[in-house]
Amino acid sequence: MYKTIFVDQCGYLPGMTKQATFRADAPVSFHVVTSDGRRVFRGNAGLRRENVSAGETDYIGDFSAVTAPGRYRIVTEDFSESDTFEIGEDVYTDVFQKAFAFFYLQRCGHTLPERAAGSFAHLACHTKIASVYGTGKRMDVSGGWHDAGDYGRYVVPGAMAVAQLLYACDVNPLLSALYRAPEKTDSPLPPCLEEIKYELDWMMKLQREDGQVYHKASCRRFCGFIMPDQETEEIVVSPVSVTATADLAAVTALASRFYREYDPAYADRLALSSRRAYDALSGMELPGGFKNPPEITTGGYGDPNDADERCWAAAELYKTFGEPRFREDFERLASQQIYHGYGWGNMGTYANLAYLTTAFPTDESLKEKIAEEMTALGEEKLRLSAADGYGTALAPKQYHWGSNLGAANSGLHLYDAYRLTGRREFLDAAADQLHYLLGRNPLGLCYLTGCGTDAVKHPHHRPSAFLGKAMPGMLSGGPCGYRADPAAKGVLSEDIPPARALLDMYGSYSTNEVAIYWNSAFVQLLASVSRG
Ligand code: G3I
Ligand code: 9MR
Ligand code: ZN
Repeated sequence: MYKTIFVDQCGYLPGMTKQATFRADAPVSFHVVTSDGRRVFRGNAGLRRENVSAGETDYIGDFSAVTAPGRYRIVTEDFSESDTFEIGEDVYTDVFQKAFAFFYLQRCGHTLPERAAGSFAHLACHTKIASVYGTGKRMDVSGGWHDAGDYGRYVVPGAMAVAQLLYACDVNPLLSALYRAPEKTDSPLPPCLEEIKYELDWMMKLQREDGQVYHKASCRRFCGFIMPDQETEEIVVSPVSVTATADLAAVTALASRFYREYDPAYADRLALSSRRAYDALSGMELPGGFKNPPEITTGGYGDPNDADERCWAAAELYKTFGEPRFREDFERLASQQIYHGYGWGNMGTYANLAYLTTAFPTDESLKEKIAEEMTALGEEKLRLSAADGYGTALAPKQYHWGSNLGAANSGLHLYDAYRLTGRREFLDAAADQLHYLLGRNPLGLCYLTGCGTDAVKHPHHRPSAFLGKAMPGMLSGGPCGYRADPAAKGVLSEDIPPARALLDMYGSYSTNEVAIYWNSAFVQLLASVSRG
């Protein structure tokens, strides 16, 4: 069906601002119609947007006045129809459930029983003792979450995912408390924290005796489209890196605050790991950042600038332990530059949030400067969103590999600005990034598998490709304007507008893969904007 009306296919909370996008050359009159055909609202989409990212003209229509719970669709006078959508207090509960259960389904080294994983069930995978690159050492690195469509496990994106999931639980405890673990256990932890612990436990295995942290564990090369327990090649642990060490220091300090009330002994384990990593960090330099060793061609997650990760580590340890040396380290780095970003290569916002919210003494002028810069970043995202036909806070050139992470993280920056200023337009624009991901986009696709009325169906994800069905709750990486994989090059035209450059085929890893740190950004955004 050729669509011309675009809405959030998963729906809207009653109090949300609700806008639809109409692909049209002139203003559009429309009705909001109930599932039994009653016209409950008449509107006029008169706000025109020349949409460079999508190569089209759009009109925006507001139907925020419709608040009564129910299922609706939008109909125009030429009888074009939108996807149906719900309005209600709980429209995002199932979305959150699916997007969080993805992490369980990505577990490595754990037998996923059919009663919990359905057709994605498999025996424990990648449990063999691994070899440490360049040494004669061998070690157990079982556990953690597969990174994405591949089966590699990487500390840097893992730390980002853990931080964002913890922030999601923090910002919306009511929503996170509704999460039901697919597999029942007798753990005393809340199900969300139990799942996050699975990754934390694995990351701490990657810490060397001297406190430094290995960058990743994977086979030497990407395997074919097989199930995880069918990949039996040797697992190699790649050398240590500054970013992995700093990220582990930071995220275990952050996590220890969350686990303290439920499991003090585990919180102490996290705290010790954090201190050991931080102490190791001062003696580490890795100019140019991590690079794959020869003959290892899996994901790199290289990052030449580790100052933001060092900032994050200092700020989290200061918020956790309150010792002056951590404050001095953070303030020294921040006096040179305040970093921003929700990751994976730019982790500065986590540092800023920790420093802004610590109970220990801080430099008030530095806090003001940080808050000003975060608000200015929100203003920049607000300008992008207001100029776009779909409310998307991305410039045409920002649709690159993982652009949906760009949209989700932009939403988080907007939400930070809302929390700092109380200005509703920041909250609305943050929610617009969620609506974009769930269907209000030029492709009219819900970018979260198994959700909405018309979701991506062929993600670059080995279990999904092997089984020929999309695992539910996975956020597609999203359009990539420079067609960075053979499938995209082979099918998408060279001049395709960037916001339309997504190929819903298993082979397109640059436009349609999935990743734990894309899902975590989505989960944090959903938790944030649905808290209001
Ligand atoms: O930021 C620059 C932008 O300034 C520039 O205009 C644009 C065009 O050159 O490039 C942008 O950087 C891109 C970056 O993603 C943006 O985050 C790089 O070109 C692009 O190569 C990079 O792709 C990364 C990809 O691995 C290839 O290295 C993705 O971020 C990253 O998410 C992805 O991660 C993979 C893992 O390696 C393996 N597991 C799957 C995972 C997801 O695909
Ligand atoms: O599946 C891999 C995906 O996770 C990575 O993001 C991508 C880029 O590194 O590579 C994918 O693996 C492909 C490999 O790079 C080339 N041969 C085909 C592999 C499966 O698409
Ligand atoms: Zn595995």
